[in-house]
Amino acid sequence: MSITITAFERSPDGGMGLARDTRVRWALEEAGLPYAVRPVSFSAMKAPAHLAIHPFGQIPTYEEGELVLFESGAIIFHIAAHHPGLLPEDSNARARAVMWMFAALNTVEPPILELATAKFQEGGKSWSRERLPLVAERIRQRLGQLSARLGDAEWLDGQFSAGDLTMVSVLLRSRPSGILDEFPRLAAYVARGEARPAYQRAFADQQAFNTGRSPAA
Ligand code: GTB
Repeated sequence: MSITITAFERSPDGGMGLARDTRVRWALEEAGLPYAVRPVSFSAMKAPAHLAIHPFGQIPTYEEGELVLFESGAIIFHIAAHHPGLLPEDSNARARAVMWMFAALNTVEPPILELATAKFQEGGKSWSRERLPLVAERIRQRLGQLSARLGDAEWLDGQFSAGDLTMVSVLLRSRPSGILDEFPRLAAYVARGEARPAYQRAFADQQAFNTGRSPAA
């Protein structure tokens, strides 16, 4: 069954890999699954055809035969649950890998997103200068806690899993602010994720897609 995902026609990040199709591409590459990408413009995202597959008018989506999914976490979980390599066989280890996916999406990502909102959507407000340090501090608190748990381990719980894939993808969004590099263990953890051949392929493909250059260039 062929797989099609959606992505920004042109990501606002110019191919830095921060839009959420990259994490789905990465999961597909880890699983060794071929896929096609359907570009969606901002206006098409809010039109009925796309809203029929994504009620919130966003990317990414995932189509595989009759199955249509939205939400990057649900898509990664689906891929991980049906193909070897992203979830451990042992049921307790599997539950913990899923726990880390939820932790990434529910506990670590929200303050990181809040900073982007505070900067880019609320930056012009009179109270923005006071709010920004508070939001940045909430990210530091979470990253400090995560760094303490990771310690000197390579991955969050034994072997690399969908939990790490999701967490690394989320942490990447804290790099442009400089906050990720305040936590050397997490910066090294993210670098280990980025060094994986599957991530490299996913990154190169999204970059080519967003810049119009060939992946080899
Ligand atoms: N919870 C959903 C998921 O995980 O799939 C969130 C999906 C989402 O936020 N999608 C964004 C979107 O479609 C793209 S990824 N936005 C358009 C809209 O809502 O109208 C978020 C994103 C956007 C831009 C950058 N960037 O330029 O750096 C990074 C990430």
